[in-house]
Amino acid sequence: MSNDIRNNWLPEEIEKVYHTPLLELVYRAASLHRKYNDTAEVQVCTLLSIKTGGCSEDCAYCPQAARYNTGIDVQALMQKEEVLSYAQKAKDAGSTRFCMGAAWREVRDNRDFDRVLEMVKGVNEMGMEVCCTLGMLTEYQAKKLAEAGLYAYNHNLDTSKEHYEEIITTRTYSDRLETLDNVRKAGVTVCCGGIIGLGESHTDRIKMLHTLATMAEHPESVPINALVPVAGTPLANNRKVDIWDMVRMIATARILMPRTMVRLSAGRNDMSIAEQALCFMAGANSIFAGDKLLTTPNPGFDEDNAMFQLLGLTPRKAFKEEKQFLHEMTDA
Ligand code: SAM
Ligand code: DTB
Ligand code: SF4
Repeated sequence: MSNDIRNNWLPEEIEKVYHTPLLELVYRAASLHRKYNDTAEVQVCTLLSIKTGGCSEDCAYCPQAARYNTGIDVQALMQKEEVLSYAQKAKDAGSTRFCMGAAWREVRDNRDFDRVLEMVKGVNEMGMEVCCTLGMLTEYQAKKLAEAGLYAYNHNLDTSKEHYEEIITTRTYSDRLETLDNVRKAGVTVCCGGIIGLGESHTDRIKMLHTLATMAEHPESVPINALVPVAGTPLANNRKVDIWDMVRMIATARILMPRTMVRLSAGRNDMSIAEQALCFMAGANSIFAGDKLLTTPNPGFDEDNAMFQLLGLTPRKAFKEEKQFLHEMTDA
């Protein structure tokens, strides 16, 4: 394996990369991006909140925590047919990955979970990569999801271990890591990233990137979210994330994990096309599309299509990694 793909990054090395003068940093990230990925290609994922609000956790950024008054519409787990019709619409609009999110602390072995398994099966049969984000999972549950056809599981570290306690008290960093382990053991790909704008320091960001980049296998996708401040949450008045911080974070992630899909996630609604173009230049190669993330607004399909046209970007095909792998196997 090439020297660029490493799991032994030292915190001091990451610090040096992160603090590289901005244009030099973007140049380095763009060069590695070009070496390992097709830079014209951006993965288009659609999110759907299949169970909304009423969550028992106290994540300070989250509009879905029951304890904050955010005025969102609480909704029980959706029916399978309704979810599949959303997935079809997303597919028709050009999405190749469909991610279903539930405001749960953890998955329980009950009828709701059985229904989610049916949804996973249905979306997989439609030929899309299926992703779920349902909170904590046991190894058994991860295996059930894998059997149903789950392609990826999203579970974010959100911030550094040290800053985590300032943001969430109802679960621990090691709970998060344990779920990620269970996902790996089940052979499902890992989607794991974080949020900037939570009041963390540069060191916290560097530490989070260190945890991600020193995993035995890099996560296949790393979402970088900018905090979407929501009225009623403790972080409602946090300052808007500086675009240069977003670019720096994406570029550093790209350099540390050259082959990973780095997703320009929450926060695009407040970014201009020029700002998003800088993020793609710095190595972002995935987005969430559709006019809603889970509960907050996001640019619509038409707006993004126009941006893709303007920047000369094309949506990435589904299951590309697997196809490439099969191709290499038959060539060998
Ligand atoms: N309940 C599950 C969990 O916490 O793992 C899954 C859904 S949760 C809403 C998924 C992720 O959305 C969180 O880990 C966080 O990174 C992100 N998120 C939630 N609220 C956000 C906000 N206001 N701004 C940016 N990202 C947010
Ligand atoms: C991720 O990293 N970002 C997405 C997805 N994974 C689940 C969620 C963003 C949520 C933003 C706030 C909201 O819309 O509720
Ligand atoms: Fe619940 Fe997930 Fe929101 Fe935390 S981030 S309050 S666990 S829905």
